[in-house]
Amino acid sequence: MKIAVVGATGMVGEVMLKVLEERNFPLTELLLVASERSVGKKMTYKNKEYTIIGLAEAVAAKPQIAILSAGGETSLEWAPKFAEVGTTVIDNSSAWRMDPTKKLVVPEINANELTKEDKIIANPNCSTIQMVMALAPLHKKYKMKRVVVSTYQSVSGTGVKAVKQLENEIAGIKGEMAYPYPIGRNALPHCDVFLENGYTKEEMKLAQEPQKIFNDKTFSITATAVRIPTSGGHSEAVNVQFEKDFDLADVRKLLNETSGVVVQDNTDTNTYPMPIYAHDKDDVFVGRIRRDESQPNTLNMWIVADNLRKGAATNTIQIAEYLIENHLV
Ligand code: A2P
Ligand code: 11C
Repeated sequence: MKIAVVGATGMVGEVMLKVLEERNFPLTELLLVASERSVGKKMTYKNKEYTIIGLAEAVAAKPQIAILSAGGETSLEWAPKFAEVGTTVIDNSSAWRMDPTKKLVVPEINANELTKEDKIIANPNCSTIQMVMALAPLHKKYKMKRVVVSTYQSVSGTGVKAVKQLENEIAGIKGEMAYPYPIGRNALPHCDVFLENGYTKEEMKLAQEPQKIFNDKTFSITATAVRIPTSGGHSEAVNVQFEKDFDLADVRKLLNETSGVVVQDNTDTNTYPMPIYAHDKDDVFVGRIRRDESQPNTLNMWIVADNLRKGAATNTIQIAEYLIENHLV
């Protein structure tokens, strides 16, 4: 397999390389791609040195799979160029997610929709992925009606500049600001840009992407997304109302049996998911599982995952693995 990693020098790109190496991904040739600023620089993968190349050179090399994590604009311009030469693109930006001609994939849920004809495949937003991973087994059995989610998102979701802002604030250094306000000792109800309806783009991703992933418009979701001063790992308080009543023990059992989900839920021992546990792990952690006593058939839970892993790099690489295992590339 000849694979291109576009955005290899970025925060997600670096985790991509780590995950590819850990999973011993079956590649025979690796192309590391970034902007013109980085062309010619060296990076290492499995102790071997690689020279960063530009996008035109990467397309000309016709890799079987190109993993894109270089922002929406780069994706809009270059994903079709890769597709034209026969490369299957797995794109981590928001550029193609809601395009009705493109699939939006969380492998554990809907990879079976993929065919050889899918040349641009979208990776969902990080906060969506961890939420649907926990909702999927419950939706299958109890049928979701409405979800209310509040997120507590780390600065790594914004990128290097935001991580630096938090570090500078902690060190008492004045530097460039990624956010309009300080993030240390603060919480910003503002992830991604504001839209005309008063929601942020991040909140609308949480509201819309799950319907597409589940291929089901019978439930609705409303979201409030908040940036907090954690360096990595997104947390979510999720309230979900089902059509059918559920048994709490069965909810725990279903989540326990779900591949990629780990239940951490014991109030006697103060056991619950936290970003520091989720760091560098591929699983989605679920805890604080309890009945919402204010209305029937409703559940509360707390979901945490490493946003750069299952939320981005790991999910993308799982899609690539699925394509290879099922001879779709
Ligand atoms: P570069 O390091 O050369 O700027 P992050 O999201 O962490 O900021 O990373 C973005 C990634 O996308 C980086 O690898 C960056 O490369 C890459 N990138 C940004 N713009 C382009 C572009 N126009 N063409 C190719 N790669 C790009
Ligand atoms: C955040 N979810 O934490 C974002 C990062 O649509 O792929 C990823 C943005 C996206 O702010």
